[in-house]
Amino acid sequence: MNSTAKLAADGFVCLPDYCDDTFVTNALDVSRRRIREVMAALGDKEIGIGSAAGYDEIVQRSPLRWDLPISPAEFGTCATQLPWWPLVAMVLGDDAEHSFSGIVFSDPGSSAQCWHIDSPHIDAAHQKPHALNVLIALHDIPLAMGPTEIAVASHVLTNHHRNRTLVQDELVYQHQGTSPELLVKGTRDRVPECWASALTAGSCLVFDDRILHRGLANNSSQRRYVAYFSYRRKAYLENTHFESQRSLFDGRMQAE
Ligand SMILES: O=C(O)CCC(=O)C(=O)O
Repeated sequence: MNSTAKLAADGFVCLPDYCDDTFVTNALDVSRRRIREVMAALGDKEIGIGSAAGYDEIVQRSPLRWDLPISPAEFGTCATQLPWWPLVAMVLGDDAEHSFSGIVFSDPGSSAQCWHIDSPHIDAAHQKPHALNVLIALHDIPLAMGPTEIAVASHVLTNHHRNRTLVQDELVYQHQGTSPELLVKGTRDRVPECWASALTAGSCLVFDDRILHRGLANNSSQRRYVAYFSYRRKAYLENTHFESQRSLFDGRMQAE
């Protein structure tokens, strides 16, 4: 099965060793520099869990799992000239747009996230993806370091318009009760299998925004760094990723 067919069937595709060393080394350097700058500005300011409780520059996705936006230009690249672009263009159209990019890192001791999707279905009838995420391992990630786990083919089952027992906000915003089992409760569908794999540096995980997934626990003694580039169909403008209304570098907001 080719990558496009696998993405349609399983909702994700893993592309081992897909980025070259130069890209990976540079992305890790840029990310570490940005993390130092933003963490210094954050200091001991309060920050909650989720994008609405974060800042423009940093979101705590779950305890000790951080997300810092970094633009393609800051990464020294162009979102449509990266190795996965032909796949993204094939699925979302040649006029697909870059929506977000940055670094997600999990500190040692961070636990597994709650299962979630990144954006909800639009319609009861199954539609082609409206957005794709590409996660890039910036170093070797053994299972103990907590790579991303995916509920295989769950991009079809997370449709809350079709399955009225599902609650949109409990799918999108991390909620304890959300699980692969919940997606098929009371239906004749099988519980989706879970997939997670150790990744080598430069490997990419491309997934449909609607798939159930989570970052696993980091039981190692080192930070786990994953860069991401997200794309959307031209007309799709919803944003559940970054909902913060404040900046760490805006004096007025800080004084409030
Ligand atoms: O850390 C990961 O592997 C995935 C992170 C994620 O899915 C999220 O924070 O929304």
